[in-house]
Amino acid sequence: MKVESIELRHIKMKLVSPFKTSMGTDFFVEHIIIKVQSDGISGWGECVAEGNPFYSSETINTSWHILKDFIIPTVVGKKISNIGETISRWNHIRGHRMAKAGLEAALWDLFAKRKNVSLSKLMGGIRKKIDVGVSIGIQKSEKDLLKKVEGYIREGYKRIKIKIEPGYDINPVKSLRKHFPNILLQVDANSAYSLKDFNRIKKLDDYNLLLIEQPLGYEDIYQHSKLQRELKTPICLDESIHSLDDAIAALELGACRVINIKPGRVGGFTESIKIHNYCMKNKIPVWCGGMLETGIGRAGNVALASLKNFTLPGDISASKRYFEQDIVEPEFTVNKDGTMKVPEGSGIGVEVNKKLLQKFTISKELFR
Ligand code: OSB
Ligand code: MG
Repeated sequence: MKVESIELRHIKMKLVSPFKTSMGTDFFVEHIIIKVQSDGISGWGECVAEGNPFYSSETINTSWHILKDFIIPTVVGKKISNIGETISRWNHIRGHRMAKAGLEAALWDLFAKRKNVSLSKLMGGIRKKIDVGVSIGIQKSEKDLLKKVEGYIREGYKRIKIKIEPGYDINPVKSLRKHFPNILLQVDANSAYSLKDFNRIKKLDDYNLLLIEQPLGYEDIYQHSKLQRELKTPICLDESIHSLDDAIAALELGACRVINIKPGRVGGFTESIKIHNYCMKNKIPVWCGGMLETGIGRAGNVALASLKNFTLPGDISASKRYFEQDIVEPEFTVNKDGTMKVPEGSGIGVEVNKKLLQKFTISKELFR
């Protein structure tokens, strides 16, 4: 099939409440929505690079540049026959994984729709519904935190993750454990600590946490391996894992016992599935992370999380946890039992609301 056109849209959507982490506070989500057009079918993808280089070195503008000047020219107006061959055209481009993953996601949707199968089916998913969790930003007070957690538990969420940073760590965890002794609870530091903070991190070991996500350097594996040796609680790496090779290094060095897979961070669904398969072979649990995606990116994450070794609840929450109104129909919802249905329709399995998409578009460019 021939790729007729590719459209990029820079979108900006307001979050229902500000999301504070050790990296800063987000009031809005800015991503790139990608549409690939071929033989009357539209394939949709979301590039999760943000407006700033605080989580990842990529930004909306670097992704736009790499997509426009290097990735898109290898496919637009050209024939494509399968995903593996198409993405191999970008092998020589170093880094820029979020840019690559965004276009790869649109191709997965396109190929799935062409075969009239769901994304989950095309990826080899085995679940009709997935267990979901929620990621809660740093709160102003203990009372605010308890109220938020209580609300999400009432909605059904299977596990709670709170963001931490030095000074906002032991106390919130202690208080949550006191009020909710049995919930699945985990923390995410987004690289806010160093080995100098060992004593503080070690205290977190007393609260039966499911895992501690990315406490140390955002590209570090070695220091995490030193830390993991001293902790009962599993370390889960997020930022440090960019590829299957990173995952192998981290696991062989004992730097973590769990891996958070985000398709954007590792360069796409193909690499995500490779990491998933390697972890399954080595009995390492994985879960699907999130980047505050719109329903387009969320659909891909839900499909990915339907694979067998995604045994821990992901950072995949209902549309309404993020936005007043999502850009897909139907929106993603969470069942009372903390599960989310995996769409069964072809491709991403949800419709893009074009009017809303246009409303949230800051700029767009069409390539043909
Ligand atoms: O570290 O997992 C993270 C959001 C943006 C950037 C990094 C992270 C996050 C989240 C939110 O924790 C997960 C979600 O609900 O999408
Ligand atoms: Mg994280």
